[in-house]
Amino acid sequence: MQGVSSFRTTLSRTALGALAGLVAAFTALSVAELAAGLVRPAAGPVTVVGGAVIDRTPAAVKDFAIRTFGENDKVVLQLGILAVLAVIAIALGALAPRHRSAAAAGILLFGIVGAAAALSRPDATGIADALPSMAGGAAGALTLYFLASKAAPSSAPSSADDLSRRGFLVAAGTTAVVAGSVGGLGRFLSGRQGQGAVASRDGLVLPKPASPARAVAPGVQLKVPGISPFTTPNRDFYRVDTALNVPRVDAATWRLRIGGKGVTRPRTYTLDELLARPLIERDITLTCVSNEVGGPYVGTARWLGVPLADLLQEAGVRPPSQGGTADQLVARSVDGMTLGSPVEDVMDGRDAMLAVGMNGEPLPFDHGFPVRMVVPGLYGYVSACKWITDIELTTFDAYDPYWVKRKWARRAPIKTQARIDTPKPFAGPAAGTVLVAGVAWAQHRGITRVEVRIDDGPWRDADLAPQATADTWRQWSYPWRATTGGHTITVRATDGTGQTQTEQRTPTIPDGASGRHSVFVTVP
Ligand SMILES: Nc1nc2c(c(=O)[nH]1)N[C@H]1C(S)=C(S)[C@@H](COP(=O)(O)O)O[C@H]1N2
Ligand SMILES: [Mo]
Repeated sequence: MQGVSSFRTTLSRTALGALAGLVAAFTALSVAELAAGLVRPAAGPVTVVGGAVIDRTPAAVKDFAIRTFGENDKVVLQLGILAVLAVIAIALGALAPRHRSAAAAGILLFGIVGAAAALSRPDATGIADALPSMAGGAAGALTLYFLASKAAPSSAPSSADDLSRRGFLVAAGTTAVVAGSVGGLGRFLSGRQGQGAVASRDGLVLPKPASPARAVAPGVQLKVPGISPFTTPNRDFYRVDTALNVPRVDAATWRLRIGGKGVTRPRTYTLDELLARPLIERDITLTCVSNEVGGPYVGTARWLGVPLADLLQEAGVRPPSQGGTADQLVARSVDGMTLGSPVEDVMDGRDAMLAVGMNGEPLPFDHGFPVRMVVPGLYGYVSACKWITDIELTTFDAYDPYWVKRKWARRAPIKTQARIDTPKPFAGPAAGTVLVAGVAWAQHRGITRVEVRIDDGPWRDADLAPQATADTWRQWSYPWRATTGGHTITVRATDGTGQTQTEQRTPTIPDGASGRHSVFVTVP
């Protein structure tokens, strides 16, 4: 009898300990949240640990995450971190009634891990970044030590046990409530810091372009149900970046610095100074190197911005073909991301720009407010720096930017691709004429031909919509006389240089996927 009851007591103490662990972890995160709200929202422990995980994720795993979770990859990562934290907290908590100091030290250790992660981030600004995790770890350790003392074995008779259990639950509940308000206050403070940025965006009136985009000609947008719109609305535009917290930059305090190799006149610009310059407006299709054949990470917007080549010329920069010493332009964002573009490309006359507007409004925060780079013809990771704050002229030999350090190619012009938007894979269109349609892109070279093949039949020319510009995607359609049965529809495009896209399948790593898109449908 004695043995069974003491076993039960141990069991319930372990459960109480586990609960204490969870409350301690919650307290740690809440206190960290408050500290981050006071010091730096981007230094919150889940954000920095998540960021550090992203920094260390092998290219293949990152690609898998984007493929599997799409734009929810960051939510999945953060939930994963919280789940791991909860499991560890429960384990340490279960240990706590018997090994109080060791368990508390364990929680403290997690604060140290968080602090190390914070300091390892490319945007770490100093020791203050470590503060939220350290404060959280300390608060969590104290909480566990205190609560464990309430759940610790006592020599008192078992009637007193119920009393002490009640005492524990009251203490744990009170702690959780206090922690909740502390965390809420932290959230509130973090949110307030972004309000200046929101107000600066709301108050921004975009100037009229000195060089407006051509009106989108009639016919550029085919009237085929299921085809992508020629202009991608901002809310539907794909988003790919490493930012767990989207930077909210206040336009009033934002600066852009241009300096480095071959820059004879280094300069810092305010947003107003950029907006006072003659602006260009262009339709340009952006593509991510992580886009699979047939994938969704491509979109077209009407960008408004400052021609980048003008700014570089004023700074004294010459392209390598004119004797310039720098062949790589490294753009750096406020969150420490770096992207490197060939100087030759951004100065060869194409519409490389520092964009301030996207489809008629200031850049959305997700897409780089207040200023981002856009370079027609180059994948996003080697050109499209969002939240840009620094441009450094250097060489490809001297410096590898973020993704190049992680095995992606130094140079990455966009590969010619065609995508079938309709019918969808495994659709069951009725026999008769089925309109097969989609988009094809080869930015800065243009699309001159799209062909469709049914099963192993001959390649047939698709009907091309007029080309808006060589920097945009081009729509195509093909009236297919569908017969009963299963069919594979395949598409291929030819670019403005006469090159037809290769049939050779390559993965997205290191410089973009190649191969043809095909969909299988069953005609009933
Ligand atoms: N600061 C910053 N800029 C960035 C990135 C990033 O992670 N951080 N990702 C790049 C990548 S990989 C792509 S494809 C484009 C995507 O731009 P979008 O999110 O506006 O579509 O932004 C580029 N610019
Ligand atoms: Mo990308």
